[in-house]
Amino acid sequence: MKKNIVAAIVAIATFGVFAETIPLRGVVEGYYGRPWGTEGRLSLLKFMGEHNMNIFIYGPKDDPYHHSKWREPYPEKEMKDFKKLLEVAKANKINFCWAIHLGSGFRKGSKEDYAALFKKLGWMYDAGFRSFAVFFDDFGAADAEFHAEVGNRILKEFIDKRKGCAPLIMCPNVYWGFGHPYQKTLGEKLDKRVHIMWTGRGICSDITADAVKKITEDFKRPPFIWWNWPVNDYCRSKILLGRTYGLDDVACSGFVSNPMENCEASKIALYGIAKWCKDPKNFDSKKVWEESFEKLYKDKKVAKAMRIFAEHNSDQGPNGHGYRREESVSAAPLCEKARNEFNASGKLSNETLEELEDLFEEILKASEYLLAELPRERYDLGWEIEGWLEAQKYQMLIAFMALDIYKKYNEGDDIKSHVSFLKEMMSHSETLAEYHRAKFAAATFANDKQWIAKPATATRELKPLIDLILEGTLKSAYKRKTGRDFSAASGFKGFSNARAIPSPVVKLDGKYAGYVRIMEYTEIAPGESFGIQVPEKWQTDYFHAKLGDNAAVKAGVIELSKDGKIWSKLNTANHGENMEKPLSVADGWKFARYRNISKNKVRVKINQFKFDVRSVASPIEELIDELVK
Ligand code: LTM
Repeated sequence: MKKNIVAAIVAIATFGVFAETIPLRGVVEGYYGRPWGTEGRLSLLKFMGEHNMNIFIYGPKDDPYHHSKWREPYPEKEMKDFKKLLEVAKANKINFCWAIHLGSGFRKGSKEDYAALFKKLGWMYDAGFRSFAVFFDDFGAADAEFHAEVGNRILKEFIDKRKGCAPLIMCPNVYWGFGHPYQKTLGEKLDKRVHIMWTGRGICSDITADAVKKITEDFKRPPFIWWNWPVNDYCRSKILLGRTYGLDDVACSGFVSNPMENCEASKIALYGIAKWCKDPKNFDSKKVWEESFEKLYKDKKVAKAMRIFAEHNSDQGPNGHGYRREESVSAAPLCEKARNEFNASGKLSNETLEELEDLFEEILKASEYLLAELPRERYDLGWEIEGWLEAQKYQMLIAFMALDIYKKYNEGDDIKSHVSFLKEMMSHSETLAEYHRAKFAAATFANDKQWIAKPATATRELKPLIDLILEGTLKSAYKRKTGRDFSAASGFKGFSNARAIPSPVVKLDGKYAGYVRIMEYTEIAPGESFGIQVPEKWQTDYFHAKLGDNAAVKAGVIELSKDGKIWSKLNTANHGENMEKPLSVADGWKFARYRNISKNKVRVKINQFKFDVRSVASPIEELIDELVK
């Protein structure tokens, strides 16, 4: 008896026997962007098997046969690949679930559409699938009665009638937050055997116990969590390699992570998620993240370099969801010290300078090592991340140049040749970023190409510090050269008085300055507006909005202003979701806004809201141009 008690205590201490493992745990390939492809999926399925994950939901937004062409059969090659994937999934004890997205084109009450749906599901069943999901996210109307009917009919007329099928999973149209009438109706009407997916309080957010409690009441069942992390389709210049945190220990029927289109790189996050799913109560986020590098990369030097690289590549940067992650944690105190010194006196102490040089050296060496050592064939980790490795390498070279220029300037030396060299280095880094874009563009579908962004690294702590030192020093040098203060262009801004778009983010991307795409429909009330402002030194020569559908176009107008006070209606050419018009640079338009002039709320989906802009670039580039003259 005593022996048993001792054994139980040892077991609890060792394995956490009381901890509850999440029943269904794994991955949803549910992002916008380059689908992983069979190679990527095979690699992930093996990884999932090794790490005790047991469900893979297939639903990449950019697979037309899952989404826009849901009625059509997959080509033979894809069906063959599915069979292979199903075998590997089975061997790894993973439920490989195929999702159909019915948000567009499935008509309420249409016999024909139901027949097409059952036909398509039948093909997938015949191919070997025994697990199915139906998605309504981001497309179509929030009609809970209709979606419950579709779910119930798939369950009763398809799943229940076939042998060996797993319970149906549904991603509803309102898949975040709680208390929405759609969620309550769906909770009531949809058969209790169907899992309902949910992304948290927000679309991209932490999973908190209070929010889960509320949605469980609405759905009348625990949610099946679709965690939108480490997905980077809304912040595609960034790669998210940080630790897994922000998850309360909650009751849910399943938990899947929506990862990045960079499948190998997503494994750092997935390693953490697998551990959390297994034992949420005893999960030690920092420890698991540290350990992930040794487990994922057999070569110790690669593991060490990846650990350094990952630390500076984890934050999404400003984004419409407002979802952010920590970055450069161990370097943050040094960055703060350097910022404080520089802001106070325009100077850095010798100690700070040395510490910064050591930090930059460590990061530079790590990225150079990885660039040299990681295989870079398609589907390798090196292929996926080389754009960020190059960007990180050049960021560090530029950081060294910034410190050199700072030192030379403060010694009273001429910095012109240094600045010329810096300019060349920046241009080389730009070329590499363009190469990355072209490489990813060549590897993806036409639809997706337009969203591919240039890689950005260490944007949370290091980039602002490097820019601060560089800009400050170049401004002082400009003053020394010209006797005048340099007036920099202030940033591009988004503004809004629409409740549903509290903080629109505007980015400059090449010749476009526009909104960071908001993938969900948002409601704009009568009289509400949202817009964009370009800084003084920039010129505008085209305006273009894509607002999801023509109901939004009909309900509103585009207005322009030079000062943000007096507005004039722009007679845009409207077609489908588009509102656009060339502008004359000479008119000097600096503001554009969409205003709902109808009497009703209107649903907009801001696929695009942008000016084409010209002229000078960032203050640093402007300063460089001035100083090399
Ligand atoms: O989250 C869901 C259910 N749908 C989409 C995803 O496809 C997308 O990857 C994420 C992150 O951008 N946001 C969504 O709304």
